[in-house]
Amino acid sequence: MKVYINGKFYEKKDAKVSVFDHGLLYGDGVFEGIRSYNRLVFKLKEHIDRLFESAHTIMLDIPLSKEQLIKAVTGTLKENNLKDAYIRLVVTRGEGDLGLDPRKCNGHASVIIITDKIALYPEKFYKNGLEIVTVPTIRNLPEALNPQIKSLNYLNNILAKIEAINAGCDEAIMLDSLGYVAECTGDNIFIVKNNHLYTPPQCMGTLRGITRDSVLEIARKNKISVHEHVLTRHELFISDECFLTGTAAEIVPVVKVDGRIIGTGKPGKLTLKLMKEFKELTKKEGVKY
Ligand code: PXG
Repeated sequence: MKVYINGKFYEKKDAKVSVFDHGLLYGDGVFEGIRSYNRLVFKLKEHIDRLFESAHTIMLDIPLSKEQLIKAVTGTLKENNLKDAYIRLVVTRGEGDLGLDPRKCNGHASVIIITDKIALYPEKFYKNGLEIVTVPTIRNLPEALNPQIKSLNYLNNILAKIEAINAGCDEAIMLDSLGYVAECTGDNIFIVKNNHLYTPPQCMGTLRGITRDSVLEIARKNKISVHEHVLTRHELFISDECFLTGTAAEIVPVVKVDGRIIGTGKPGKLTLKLMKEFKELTKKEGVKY
């Protein structure tokens, strides 16, 4: 496996950054998780745009243009001869000293591109559905570390993940500071009620996921009425169907929430349709390499 670091390729064992990199010392940096299907990088432009938006807000200058970064991603995939891949794009503040001050990094941000075979969730999650649980750790407040920033500081979500695992579940529902459903630790959440599709709006604690946007787009095309609307846990409990969306997970059905069975206790009809349509979309859309 070859890893891209600042314009050069390194073998996995040699792909290293300094212990003085502020990405390691402070989580000072941004990232994206992207996928390619059959040599097409799905929604690459959207991921690159979001990476630049995250970087803009934390005042991190990415030393490549968007076009150069797109070329670096497709070049890394070609170098590794990967047909289907999971791509991790990381930009750190770079090497500084032991203080917080980002000026000590002299504007030398590090760009890292790791491409690997896809780590899919076990097949049983897609077939039988997932059980999820609400955890005490809430999503970051937008006034503190805005959840729209995909920063290298994911401790908030990691704490939630630990709480879910401790409760015997694989994924956590995180609420926002008002107690509304925000999202899961690395996925957005949807419900279906009376053939209407609902997902929390991007304000407060919810990341505007790229898979979330794709599902909304597919649903609108299929004349399914969609609502970006605040949701309480009660709405999840009484929903007909529930599912999660994310680049890594794609679309995963949820069949149990906080011990309550959702719908029939099996992946719902609309969920299965959206999973199928999403798969079709990934086959035909994307940046070719
Ligand atoms: N919410 C959060 C908090 C996320 O981090 C999503 C939703 C889904 O967004 P996309 O754009 O991927 O549809 C994410 C996704 C991973 C992984 O490798 C993925 C994410 C973060 C950390 C790990 O599974 N981001």
